[in-house]
Amino acid sequence: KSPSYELSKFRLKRILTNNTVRKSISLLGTFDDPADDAIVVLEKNAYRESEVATESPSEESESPKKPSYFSADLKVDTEFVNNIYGSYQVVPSRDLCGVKCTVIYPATEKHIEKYSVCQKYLIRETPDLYQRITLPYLTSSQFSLEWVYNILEHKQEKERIVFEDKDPETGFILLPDLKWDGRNIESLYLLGIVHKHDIKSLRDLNGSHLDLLRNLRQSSKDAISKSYGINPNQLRMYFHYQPSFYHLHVHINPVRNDAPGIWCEKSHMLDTVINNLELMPDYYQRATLPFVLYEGNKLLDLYEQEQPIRVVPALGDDREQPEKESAD
Ligand code: M7G
Repeated sequence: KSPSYELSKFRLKRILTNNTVRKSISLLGTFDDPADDAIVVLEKNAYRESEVATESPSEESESPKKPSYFSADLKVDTEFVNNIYGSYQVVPSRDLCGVKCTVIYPATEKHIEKYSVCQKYLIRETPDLYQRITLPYLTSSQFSLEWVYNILEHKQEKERIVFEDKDPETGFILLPDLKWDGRNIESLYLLGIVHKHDIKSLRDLNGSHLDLLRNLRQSSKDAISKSYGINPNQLRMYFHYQPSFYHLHVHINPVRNDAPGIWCEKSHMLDTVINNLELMPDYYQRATLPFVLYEGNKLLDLYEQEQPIRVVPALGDDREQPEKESAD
């Protein structure tokens, strides 16, 4: 059951991140109960191409007006005009001022860590390190998968499902990602969540999952082409390693758009994954996979016990040191 809160009752404790490029800000605060932390993410919406369309004078009085930047209710403050250059601050009509707001409530320490700016380090995870360090850690401490099961069992977000293949072995659900504002096809962001329950991440994939992965690739492309009219060759599909949620899911968005949270150090293209498994069915049980460790994450401390991560030995430290003269 979802806890209730009113957005207007949010009380700010601290700003976790402020991304001026993405025009998004992540905030830590509380609602009614000061004991429960809440994370609120505000993000300015991307422009819809239809909102900058202008009408020709002949169309003006017909059909109801669609929201547009260049309508009569645009408020314009001139900052300066210099020769052929002009700079303005404009406030568009109400319909266009929407802000996407995401709430995580109550938020755990792990959520706060995920949304905070911090130092990040890359680790090369061998199969042995995975078995000894990563796996025991993630089985004891990970985000709840409740929201994933709610989707798979049609308890939440049912009306948002774009496509479903119910086969327990090769089936999946395709639906909009939490990160997508749902308005702009240009910034489309869908998730394909597999029905099969025992695949935690890329690491668990082997040759026996090829049918599932091929179905995920083909059926998603078909469904997206049908529902959104996007050319299947314009979609990127990838897994994250490490993911935040250990139930296999694929991220899907258009190649021409830089999706939020798209990081090369975290992404493994579905095409490459399929090909690796075709060439070597146990590829992901044998591969060394790089992944990012965050400051504040206990896994970083566990890896630090194994090898220096935060402090790298100074250059030349491993060379022979000249013998120091005795002080006395
Ligand atoms: P990930 O690779 O496990 O982690 O992806 P990341 O968040 O570090 O990328 C999980 C994906 O699921 C992300 O893209 C989230 O935006 C998305 N997501 C998370 N939650 C809690 C929900 C949810 O409740 N509904 C939907 N539709 N998507 C979610």
